[in-house]
Amino acid sequence: MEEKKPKIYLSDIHLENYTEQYEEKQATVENAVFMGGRKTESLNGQWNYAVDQYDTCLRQKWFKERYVDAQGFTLPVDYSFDEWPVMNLPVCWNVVRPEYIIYDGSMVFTRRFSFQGAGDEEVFLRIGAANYICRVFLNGEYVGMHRGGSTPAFFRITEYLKNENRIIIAVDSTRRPEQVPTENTDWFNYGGIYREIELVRVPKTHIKDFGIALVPDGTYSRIQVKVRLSAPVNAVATVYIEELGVKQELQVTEGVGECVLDTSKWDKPEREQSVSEQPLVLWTTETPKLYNVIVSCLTDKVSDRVGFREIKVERGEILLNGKKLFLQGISCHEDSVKNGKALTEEERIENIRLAKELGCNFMRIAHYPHHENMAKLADEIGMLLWEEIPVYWAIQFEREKTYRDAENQLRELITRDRNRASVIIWSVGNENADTDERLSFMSRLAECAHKEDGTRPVSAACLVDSEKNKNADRLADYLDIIGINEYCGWYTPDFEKLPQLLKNSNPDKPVIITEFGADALKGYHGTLEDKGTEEYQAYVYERQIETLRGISYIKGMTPWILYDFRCPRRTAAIQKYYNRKGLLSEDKSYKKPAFEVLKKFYGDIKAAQSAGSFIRCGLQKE
Ligand code: GCB
Repeated sequence: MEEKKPKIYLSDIHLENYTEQYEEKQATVENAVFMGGRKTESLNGQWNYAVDQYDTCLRQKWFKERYVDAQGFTLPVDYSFDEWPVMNLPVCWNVVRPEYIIYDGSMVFTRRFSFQGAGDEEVFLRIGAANYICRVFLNGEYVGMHRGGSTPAFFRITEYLKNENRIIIAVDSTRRPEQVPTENTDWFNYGGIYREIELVRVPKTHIKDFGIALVPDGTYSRIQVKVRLSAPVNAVATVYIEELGVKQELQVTEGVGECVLDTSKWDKPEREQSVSEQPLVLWTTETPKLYNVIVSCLTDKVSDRVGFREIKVERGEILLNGKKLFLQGISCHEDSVKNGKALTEEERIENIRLAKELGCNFMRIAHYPHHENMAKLADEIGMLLWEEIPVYWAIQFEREKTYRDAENQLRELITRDRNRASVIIWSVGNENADTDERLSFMSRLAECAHKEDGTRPVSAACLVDSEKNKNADRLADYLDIIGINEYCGWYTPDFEKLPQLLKNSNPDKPVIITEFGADALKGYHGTLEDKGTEEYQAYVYERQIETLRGISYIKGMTPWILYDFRCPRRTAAIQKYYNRKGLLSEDKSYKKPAFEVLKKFYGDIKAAQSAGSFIRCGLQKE
């Protein structure tokens, strides 16, 4: 017989599993709302905050603001929201005060706001990014939680809203082994609500998702449109491409609709006058043409600025609009001395500008989703992007909940950026040891990316098997493009291993050398025996380029990395908590000589391509 335990009173300070009550109501990609063209009400700005090292907000349920207990006694409380200091959000808290620089843990943010409801509408709270868990409370109620530090969180808050509101957001940046990324990374774990916080009003039945892309069938004339509504209703949606004056209706059945616009059939005066074979101006890095696309359905209307281009992998080549492409790339973190991960728009533009100056047509924005404006800017400016989720190093691959977290982050990223012409590759991770559990975890992610988006290749940055000196990663079977990180000349000191590695690998798919590089402190000089010098870094670039340029299956490279970035693991005298593999110093004011080495190589490729003196994609020597 089951022993009856006496019921013992436990107050909140004794509860070990206090977070369990906040596990329900998880905000996932299913909550996402299509944002393009919607008016929002910003909640950015001054929020009161408190550092909450012991999670007292969650344990004591501060959100209830209960001052009177069951017996009617007025209780003392451990917070005074309106008297707390103020932080200007969005921001990474680490850069707000010197004593927060290495704080990993919980902070509670709160503010009041007024809201005028308009009856027949739904209201969502969108948080662009909060690292890593955020829990939202509105007017005394728990609204929900979100996991994942770099993708947007959407909370439906319609029924919690009043005219005068108190919102509380508890953010927890603690690194944990079961998270994605896990505890150990080679970048800084900035905490905070570091991307925009906003309210978005939508009709009860609204457009949740809208995808538009050129069908990758080599005709460059068929545009695929997919619309998903928030309710399983039947309706007619209209797609309108403004500059072309083209309108088409599509039938939505049980909330889902799709159609193909055949632009070759458009009867348009402009087209008749056009000498081009193609009715559309295709998006390229040289001519980043964008069109205004408007979609309406029932009482909802959204829009997006979209470029049309085809990206394809065929017979070992990466093709952009049918042309062989060599990805002249550079890797880049989302990091700034002043602002941490909360880059300003000017800083994002500067990063793309520097990549252009280097001669790049491609950036690997590592190792997690960067701000969505990065891809919007790349669309406008004309830069191709590799986007990645932080399945980085030693994830708990055997844990199903961790997989679901990773998959959700992947789907949130794809849902957010699927209409960006600049984004040509989804990467499902970086440098993970090839175990059975990992193969199953990451092949599922690759499958998921293919299912979510059949128009883009999927890749991952793979580890070299250093014993076999070969890229032997079994994940390669599931990828369209293989990323290889190799550090010959640095972690693998022997340069002679590189030609052998490339010979041993010889895959039947295009390869991007997703990383190589060497640390160099700006202004630190020495001989080639001295690691960490500008000379040695430049030498590594020269040797790498010399070897890689002769390999026909290599279709691109994204050396590590555009500029030095903050990193707690890097404690050597030349590092001072920075990874110094940047081609520029951390404030981007100083170019190391390796910058010029890579710039010259990319310049030579361009010159050779226009002179027609290089075969294939332009890299290989004749
Ligand atoms: C790598 C990682 C990258 C590191 C880099 C390094 O392979 O992918 O995140 O920062 O090496 O500098 O060691």
